[in-house]
Order: sequence, then structure tokens, then C-alpha cells
Amino acid sequence: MDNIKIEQRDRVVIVHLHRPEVLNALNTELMTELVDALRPLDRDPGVGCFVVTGSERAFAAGADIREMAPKSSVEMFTEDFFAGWDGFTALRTPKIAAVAGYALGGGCELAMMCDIIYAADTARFGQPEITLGVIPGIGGTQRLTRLVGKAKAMDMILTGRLIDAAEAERAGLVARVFPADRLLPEALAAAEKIAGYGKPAAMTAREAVDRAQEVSLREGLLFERRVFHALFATEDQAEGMRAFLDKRPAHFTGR
Ligand code: CO8
Repeated sequence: MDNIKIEQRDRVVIVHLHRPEVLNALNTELMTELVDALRPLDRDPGVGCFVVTGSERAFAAGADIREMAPKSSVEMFTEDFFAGWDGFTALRTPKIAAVAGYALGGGCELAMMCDIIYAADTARFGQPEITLGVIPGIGGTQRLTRLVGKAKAMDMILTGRLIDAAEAERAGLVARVFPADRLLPEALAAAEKIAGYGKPAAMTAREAVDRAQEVSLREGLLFERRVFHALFATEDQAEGMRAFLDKRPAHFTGR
């Protein structure tokens, strides 16, 4: 793999986006490598969380403009350009984006495809596609609006302005902000914690939270109750509750 580096630490898989010469601009090759690498790990019961990160300077400065620039509308349409990112959003293992530096355009959209975004105090988020004569194309108009609301999304998407980590946290885009040198250790600590829980419960939790953004409250509550009931078929439920009553740490097996 030329465009990403994968590192596994116990139950956590760290993906480093690695195109330093173009600030980790996202091209088709990178997307394919990422999805192909993570798909089998997603099904691996020994993997409980993914952390996606970039460099100090850039998480990712957007889709690769050099790759996109010469394409015609018909090519974009017939190739269904960037539809491959659906393979990333389809991953069911919890995903954390650890963002330092620029997360622009497709970079901001990739972060928003993750379940949690942690940011370094150096992070800058933006959807500057309007400056290129286009609009966000892999979720920016939809996910950003759901996350930060219409007012802030319109402000960012129509002006193309960048927001810093503090503003992103206030707006609800980012869960927590850390000093740059603490970003990866803190993201890994959270990932290890998540990966230490039962994988079926973690997978179900993220699915249920995502429902809240898609369906009515009534449908969402019904979904939550049904999957809550279903988790009572797992050994992890029996173990988690028994461990509480025995006053000992639970040992989850993902079964
Ligand atoms: N694509 C390709 N190359 C890039 C990109 C990019 N998105 N961003 C940076 N680079 C390259 C630069 O061309 C430069 O290369 P070179 O050294 O060969 O000239 C190198 O990275 C370093 O960049 P800069 O010299 O520009 O570094 P600065 O520190 O001066 O500026 C910025 C950093 C502000 C991040 C600046 O590089 C920039 O504005 N980048 C572009 C940001 C942008 O517009 N992103 C949005 C891209 S469009 C998009 O993401 C749409 C997604 C939806 C697609 C949907 C398809 C269906």
C-alpha cells in the first residue's frame, strides 16, 4: 500500500493516511487501499476499533484536485466517482478520526464518516469546494448540516471559510480537542476503551446513534428497544451484568 500505513496495536487498528507530498489529498487509489485493507479487519472479532489519522500538517486537504480536474460530467457520473467511499461508511467497527492540521473538503467529509472526531488544537475544518466552482460531494452538505445545524453549515459551505478546533467543538463537529502532542495518545486511549467492550454492543450502539440522524424519534426509539432486547442474546450481556453484581471487571468475548 502506497497511500496509507496500517498498524495494529492489540485490538485497535490505526490507519495513517500517507500522501505527504499533497497533504494527504484523497485519490481513488488511497480510497481503494483504505477500504480493501479495512474490510477484512471489520469482520475480525479481534479488532474492536479503527483510528484514522493523518500528519501534523494535514488530516487530509480534500479530494485530489489533480485527479478530478480533467474529468467530464459524464465521466464523473458513469464512473460514479467516489462511490467507493460507501465501502468505508459501511464498516461496522467503531471508527475514530484523529484530526490535526487541515481537514478540508473530502478530508472533513472523511472525518465525518467516522463515529467520533477528536481534534488537535491545530486542526482546521472546512468545505472550501465553492472556491473550486463545485460543492461538497461525499457528504458535506448532508452530514455537516446534521452535525452542526443549517446556520453553521451554510456559513461554512457558502463562504468556504475554515473553522478552528475550538469552533468545531462548540459547533458539535468535534467531540474533544487536545494539545497536538496528546491527540494520538488520547484517541488511542479512547479506542482501546471501546475495543475492550463487547464488539456486538459497540457495533449496535453506533448503529442506533446513527439512526437518530435518519429516522423519526418514534422509529428510532423502536429500533433502540429492539436491538437492546436482542443484546440479551449475547454472552457479553450476561457477563457484563454478572461482573457488576460480583463487583469485578467484566471480561467481554464478543459473543
Ligand atoms: N488535491 C491535490 N493536491 C493538493 C490538495 C488537494 N486537495 N491540497 C493540497 N495539495 C497539494 C498542493 O498542490 C501542493 O502541491 P505542490 O507542492 O506540488 O504544489 C502541496 O499539496 C502542498 O500544498 P500547498 O503548497 O498549497 O500548501 P499550503 O500550506 O500553502 O496550503 C492548503 C495548504 C490551504 C490546505 C491548500 O493546499 C489548499 O487550499 N488545498 C486545497 C483545499 C481544497 O480545496 N480542498 C477541497 C478539495 S475538493 C473536494 O474535496 C471535493 C470532495 C468531493 C468529491 C466528490 C466527487 C463525487
